[in-house]
Amino acid sequence: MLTRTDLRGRVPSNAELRATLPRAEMDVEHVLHQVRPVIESVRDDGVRAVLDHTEKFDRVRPERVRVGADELRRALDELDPAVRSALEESIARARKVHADQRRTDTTTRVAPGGTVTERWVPVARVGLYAPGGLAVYPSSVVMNVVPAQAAGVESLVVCSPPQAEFGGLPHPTILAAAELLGVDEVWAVGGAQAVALLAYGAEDTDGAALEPADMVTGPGNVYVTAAKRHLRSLIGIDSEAGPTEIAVLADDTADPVHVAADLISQAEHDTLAASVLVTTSERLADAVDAELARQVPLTKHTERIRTALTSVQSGCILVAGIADGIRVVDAYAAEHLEIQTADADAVAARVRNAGAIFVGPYAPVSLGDYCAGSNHVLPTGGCARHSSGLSVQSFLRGIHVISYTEQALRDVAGQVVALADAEDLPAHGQAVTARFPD
Ligand code: HSO
Ligand code: ZN
Repeated sequence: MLTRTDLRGRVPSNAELRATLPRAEMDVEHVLHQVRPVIESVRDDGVRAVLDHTEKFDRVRPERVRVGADELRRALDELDPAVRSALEESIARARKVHADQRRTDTTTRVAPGGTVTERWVPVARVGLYAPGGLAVYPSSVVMNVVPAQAAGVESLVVCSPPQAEFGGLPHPTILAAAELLGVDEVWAVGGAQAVALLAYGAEDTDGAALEPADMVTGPGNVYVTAAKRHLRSLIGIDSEAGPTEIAVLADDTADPVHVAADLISQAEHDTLAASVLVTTSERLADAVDAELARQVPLTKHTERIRTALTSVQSGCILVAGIADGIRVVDAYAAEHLEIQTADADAVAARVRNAGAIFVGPYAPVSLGDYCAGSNHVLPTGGCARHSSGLSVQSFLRGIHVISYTEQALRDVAGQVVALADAEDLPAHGQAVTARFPD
């Protein structure tokens, strides 16, 4: 089922490898011309424009944008108890991990009387986007809210599109997840208009303030992504989420039943999802193929999965040895990488590029999607070469606080003047020497 590429003959260069490992791409630019007028109308006409767009795109017109406290409570009361307790477990584990990511301020004494303190200050207000429609992911609400709360973000608002079938409210599981997480502000708005509303703020239909946010995170469709890209200087954004990816680095010790199940699990998201097997063992590659042929027809979303697995972005790559395999997975820089080899810990330690690494036979990606404690908002499209997943750090700014005594400034005045003169900016030097007329 997986298209095979045989790299056992030679080790290609990194550039060649990147070309050998094609990826699905989301064309954000081509929807910008549709998104721009939506953003401008929300900026100029506020909630009236928001509701007009909502009516057009979501086919429902809520009375208010802000969801009432009683509606949040009711959603949680009516949530399936098994889902509630699973969400509670997911939240508890994620909170443990993210609490350990908190930063403490550090003060460096640079010279006698001269210090630089790095103060970690959370973003004041964050908007979290939760998609509606096909992809209703309360787990993503958890993965966005938990690090923001752990960072100390004081004001959080969750936005999710209103659904006609739920009386103009966002999906009840999204509301229940927000309530469980202690987020009391939820807006029933989706698409580009949600991002614009978060960026500009407005007045709700009852006159209540919908305050603008400083930062917007969370996955969304191409319109949401385009709106985030367009508004990115006004608001901070997380990295753009492309279709999900799983790479499995496996040798002949891997269990083909597990490998196939894991490749299928991420293909289930999207026909554009990528499932890539990198293996030293042709026997395993054959066995995984046989397993895919057996398991795919048994899945609920068979066609979606089959399309993802047989499209260009998925495939199987045969390598001569683990070292080559590591080169391949490093060049690919998968969002999720599983290591299913002998001595998996040691192999994992040699990997440089991945959004998250799942080590050994008992750490499938879907554990990380829900209940490992790790974050599932991870860099896609090769961005794992330079970026990391969502974390407490994403919601913090390190502000340098500079404190020098008179003597400490005097001690370094000559150097400031010399550098200022070298850059032909003598007024910079003057700002120092003006303090020492003697
Ligand atoms: N695998 C997705 C996250 C997710 N999975 C949400 C299930 N629900 C991207 O990391
Ligand atoms: Zn997933």
